[in-house]
Amino acid sequence: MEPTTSPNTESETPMRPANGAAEEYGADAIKVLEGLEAVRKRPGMYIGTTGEAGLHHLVYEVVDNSVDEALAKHCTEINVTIHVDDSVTVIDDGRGIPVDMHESGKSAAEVVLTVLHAGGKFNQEGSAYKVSGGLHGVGVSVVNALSEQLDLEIWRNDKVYQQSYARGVPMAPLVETGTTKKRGTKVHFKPDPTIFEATVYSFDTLNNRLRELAFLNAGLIITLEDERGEGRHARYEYKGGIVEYVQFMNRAKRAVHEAPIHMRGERNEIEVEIALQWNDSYDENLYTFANNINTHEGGFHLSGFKAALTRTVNAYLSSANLPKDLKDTPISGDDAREGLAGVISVKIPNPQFEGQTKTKLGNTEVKGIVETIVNERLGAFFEENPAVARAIIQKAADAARAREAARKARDLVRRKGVLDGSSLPGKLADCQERDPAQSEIYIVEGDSAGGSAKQGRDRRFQAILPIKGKILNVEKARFDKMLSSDEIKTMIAALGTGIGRKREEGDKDGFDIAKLRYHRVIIMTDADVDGSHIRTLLLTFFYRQMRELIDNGHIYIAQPPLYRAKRGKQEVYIKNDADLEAYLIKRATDSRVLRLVESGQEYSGEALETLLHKLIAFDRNLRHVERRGVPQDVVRALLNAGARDRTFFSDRGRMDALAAELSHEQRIVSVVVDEEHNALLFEIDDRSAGYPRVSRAGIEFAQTPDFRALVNSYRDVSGIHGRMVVTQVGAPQAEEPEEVAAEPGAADAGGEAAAEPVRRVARKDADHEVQSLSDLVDYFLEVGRKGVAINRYKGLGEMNPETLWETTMKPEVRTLLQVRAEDQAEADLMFSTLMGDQVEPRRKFIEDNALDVKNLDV
Ligand code: 0RA
Repeated sequence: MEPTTSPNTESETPMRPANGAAEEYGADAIKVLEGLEAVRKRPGMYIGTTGEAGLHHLVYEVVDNSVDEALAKHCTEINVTIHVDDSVTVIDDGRGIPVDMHESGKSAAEVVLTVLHAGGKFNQEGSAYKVSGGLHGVGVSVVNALSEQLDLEIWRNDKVYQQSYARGVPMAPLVETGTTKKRGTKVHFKPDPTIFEATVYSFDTLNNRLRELAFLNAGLIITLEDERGEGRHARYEYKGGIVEYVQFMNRAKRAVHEAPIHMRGERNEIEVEIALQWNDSYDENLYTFANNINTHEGGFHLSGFKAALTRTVNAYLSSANLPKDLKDTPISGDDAREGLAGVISVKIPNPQFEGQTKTKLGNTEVKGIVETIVNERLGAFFEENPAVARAIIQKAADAARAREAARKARDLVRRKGVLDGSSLPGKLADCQERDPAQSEIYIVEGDSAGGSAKQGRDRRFQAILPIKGKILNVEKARFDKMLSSDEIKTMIAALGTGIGRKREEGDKDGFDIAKLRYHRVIIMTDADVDGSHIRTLLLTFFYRQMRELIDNGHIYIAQPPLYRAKRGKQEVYIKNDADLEAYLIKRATDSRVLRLVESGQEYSGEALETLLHKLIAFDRNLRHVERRGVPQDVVRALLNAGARDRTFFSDRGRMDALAAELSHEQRIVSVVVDEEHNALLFEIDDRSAGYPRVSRAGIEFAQTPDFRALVNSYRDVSGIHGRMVVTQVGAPQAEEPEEVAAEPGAADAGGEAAAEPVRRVARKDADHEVQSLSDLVDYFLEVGRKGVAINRYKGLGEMNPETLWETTMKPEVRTLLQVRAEDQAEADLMFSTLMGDQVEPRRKFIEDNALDVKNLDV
């Protein structure tokens, strides 16, 4: 942990409240404030970094306190919400932070929020109350000190208590504000932007950690709600705890035995819980935890487990009645763990966290304890379940034989110099640069694209490696088979790193990232199904065999343009659909003015462009809302009637008025105000296919993120209504009349125009009246296409070398996607699903992600 230095080292006191309020606090209060001031001066000492990790750490800190309540069996549910301003609320139904008064005149809650390390250990001497440790467990007071604002609400003793803080300083004492039947704590905080470099929360990062916590604490309900953007939501409840965790890890794999093996034990106040399930893949996937903290770097719980597993498997092998060929195979620890998915979770009173990222469990006493428990329980399990034991031993023996074959294969290949980078493949067009940090390699699919890339590149620092078609799917092949594939050998040789287990001091082979010849490895494939398949195969290879390249950010994906717009001799390359839309709108708005007939207001140029983009956003939000089962007509009526938030739905007068108005709508059969639930119920004509026959919109609906987003974008466009006319101005673009005539009624300005397309053509500069907001957008998208030929690129091969350089390879203009695998579980799942041999999960994955192509593209 690097302490971050702050310029503010002398006793200037930003922690002290302004206008002399500090005087009200006694001498110990000053000490308290100085404590929190220390946190603000050296946040790194308390939360590691002030970057993204530290920002997210604040949430974990609060949640850990709630989880501690759950461990003490007082809390069943934790709700986390990310708000639009990137502040966060954590609510739990625990005991509530104690509120009793101290001699100092302060409430216990204030002490918890302002005294370092007061947290859960407060008044808990020797009780069963669990203690978080390591990076976590610095206390909510640290979150308070590092928050611009923190609002606390406690439900305890049938009363509501509240208090707010600014940068750790209480704005007023804790006060009782009402009565309640609830119990628990609500903490809302906004991280201080003057402390944190990163201020935007990542849904995925929080989601992964909260899911992990839900697995580790069986039965605990955890929800996460994102009120920003698309409004994502997640809810976790795993009654089976870590048993469900390994099933989750294996959900796209074929398990070797039906139910996970579950072990539990306790010794010297150290609790051990382990779940194991082997699958038929070749990967070892062990997650280890100490006090709910992911020990990425392992430690003594892991080494104890490994020792016991190897021992138990070999003991069973020699004692049980097994075929001779099995008995004769020596089984190593690696063999025994091939295809093993497992979770090892220990709870320990004084955890010591070591290692580079402080995620290695350093308590030596844990090794023996885990070892004993596994020896005992797993040994007994094998005795009681001989069929399962047999399947696992068989799998390990297969692994042992394959490992031997792989060693031979590697010896063979090594003699040819492929794996140590001493000979470069003939297909590689290398660059002149010798410094890997300055060099990049494009792995290009197909010879013709490879040819274009070779001609188009800057040979000073760009190397090209063409590969042929579908490379071997390494998800389904063992190591020896992989090393017999030419394309794979070529890649290994070109990259220079070698392959296999990480190379250590004195090793002749294995993977060594220090030998990497190019710091940017760029995958460039066609933008079609085959291209995407090949990209996935390459990513599978890198993820399974050269994971460090991904973890260190060396793998990139090139982004060739999807479209070309051609007008005369002018060509423009367009990256994706969103850019195409923007391009069309830009063209169309260049020479047009929109006039709102009633108000006389006019929009042109950039203002018109912005307006159209806002309309598109509104339209998208409208469709999102519609997916919740409330039809467009109703949503529009709600917006027109002024519904902006939940208050509308408890206003009987406005609801009745709206109901009356809606009942005149064509497709609405009946509308009822459900007063008890503050909602509108409406019955819709069935012909409006896709909607449920009876639908409702009420307070819950108003609180959905979709509706909130819609309300926000509605503010941008609500002034645009009534009659609208578009006029063409200035030098009109070349809009060939035939093209207009070819699409009669496309803008559909009523039957007349559609019936007489030829007359419309003649009046080429005439005003065009649009009928609705979506009509307006469609019209601009359509006229933006006039006079340009837009082609979709199919393959890289269609592009000549100059174009490929200009659009995709030239560093100043290209966009590269950097491949990251932040969530190990998620990435593992994706590769097993996409590349494994289980058909059903793959079908489902592709179906589930059909709307969300970015997952497929990593
Ligand atoms: C101090 C003592 C007790 C609970 C807590 C703090 C507590 C802190 C947080 C933070 C978020 N949620 C929380 N819930 C509880 C023990 C309470 C008792 O003994 O009644």
